[in-house]
Amino acid sequence: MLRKVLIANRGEIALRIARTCREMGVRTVAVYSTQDRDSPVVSYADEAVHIGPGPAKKSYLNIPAVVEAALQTGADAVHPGYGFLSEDADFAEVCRDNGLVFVGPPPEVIALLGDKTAARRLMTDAGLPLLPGSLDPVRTEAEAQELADAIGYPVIIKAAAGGGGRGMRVVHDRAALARAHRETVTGARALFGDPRVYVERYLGAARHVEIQILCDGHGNGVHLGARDCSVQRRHQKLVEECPAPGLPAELVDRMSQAALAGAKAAGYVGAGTFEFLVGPDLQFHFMEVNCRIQVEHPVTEMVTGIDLVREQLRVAAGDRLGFTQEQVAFRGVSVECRINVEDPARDFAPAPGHLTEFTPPGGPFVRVDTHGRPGYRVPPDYDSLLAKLLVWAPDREQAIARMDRALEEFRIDGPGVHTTIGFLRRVLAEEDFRAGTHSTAIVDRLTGPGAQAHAPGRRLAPPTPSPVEVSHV
Ligand code: MV4
Repeated sequence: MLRKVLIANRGEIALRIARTCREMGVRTVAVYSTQDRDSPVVSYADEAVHIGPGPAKKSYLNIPAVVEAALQTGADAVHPGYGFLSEDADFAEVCRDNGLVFVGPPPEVIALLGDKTAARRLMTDAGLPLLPGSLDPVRTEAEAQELADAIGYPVIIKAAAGGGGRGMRVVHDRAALARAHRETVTGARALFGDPRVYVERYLGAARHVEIQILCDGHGNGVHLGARDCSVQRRHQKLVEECPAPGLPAELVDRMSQAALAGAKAAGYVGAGTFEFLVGPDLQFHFMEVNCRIQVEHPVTEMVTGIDLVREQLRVAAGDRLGFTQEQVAFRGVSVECRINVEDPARDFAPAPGHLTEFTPPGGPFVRVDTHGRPGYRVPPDYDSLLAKLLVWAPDREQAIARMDRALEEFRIDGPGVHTTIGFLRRVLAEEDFRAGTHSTAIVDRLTGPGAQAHAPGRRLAPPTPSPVEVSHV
């Protein structure tokens, strides 16, 4: 068993990891930047090490500083959380080279799956269904043109080193392709230091469905069902749920088996997520693998009763999975809402500040994962996630009603502070969300031109695609 874990992250996930460690009798080391010195995890953890100034590059992304903190405190493992260094193969390797257990897949697996074209080739060889597209990077405009003509429009150009929707461009016709290719290459070089891109058939109005898997280092793997994450704005998820609503059980089963086959082909160890797009025809298509614990992992925990961080730590320590697929039971429905300090009225601009009021909801089957508390000053330096509000209920209708009730109870205030709470309640009120028939187009409909003037549920013309912003999750 692990004795002491350094948590290489901040905010709600750092606290969430520390809590499971405490339950397991594992000692914890928090690391923090100057801006985060008053963050709750700093006092919650057994030890805390200052690793640098506010900018993440100088602290949470600073590999030597993090590794040094782990060695100095005698930690035997490092949990990277999500974002930051969680999918950095170099970091995982440096941990290993210094005798530290990295809580995540081996560096070789992170590197393989981090190259989205390599992942596409591996997964198609493992029998997973892919959208038509390239299995190798597309180097020239002429090559991209030829490929797109063969695939048929619309197509999407993605960075090989990307993921999570960063640096992608949708192309609707031949005339727009060469320029989009050029721009995506330039963007990929700037964002990832890797200009390689690939082309795929673009599937509009699809659903984003992902399968949680868990593998040990002894060849055992289980799936923990599907999450729907179709409610997104600029690739930041706002609402997630487990199970994915309205999908036939046999479809989810085939997706789960596909994910396990893919995990086996990759030599996966740890907790991971296989992302799929599901079209209106209920065909599913492999998108990418996320080699980390995800923000939305608690909806899976609520429905399965399995603490995913606990299982991550056990597997990282070399233990076998403590249960078989047959022992995994799925019960009821869980929904998560991400409460960000952002102002929906100002295009979701960050709106952090001093929390003069912070009163989370309570009551039956409500979970709040947050680093917020009254008096906390939310630093402006990092992503705007302040709290994850989760509910469980026996069915989806009750879960949505419970979530709306809990959102109504949640009180967050302070000078200049705004949150997404009101917007989330509008999403929950949408007719197609309630029916579970919504797609990734839902938020554009609520925020697009004239959105306020139209009745909920009315479908507007899709907005023109725009380059996508950087996100850390
Ligand atoms: C796509 C797609 C449609 N067609 N690829 C976004 C996250 C990344 N993992 C993959 N993503 C997508 N890839 C093809 N070929 C749609 C998405 C997508 C999306 C696109 C625009 C607006 C919101 C979206 C939400 C989820 C997925």
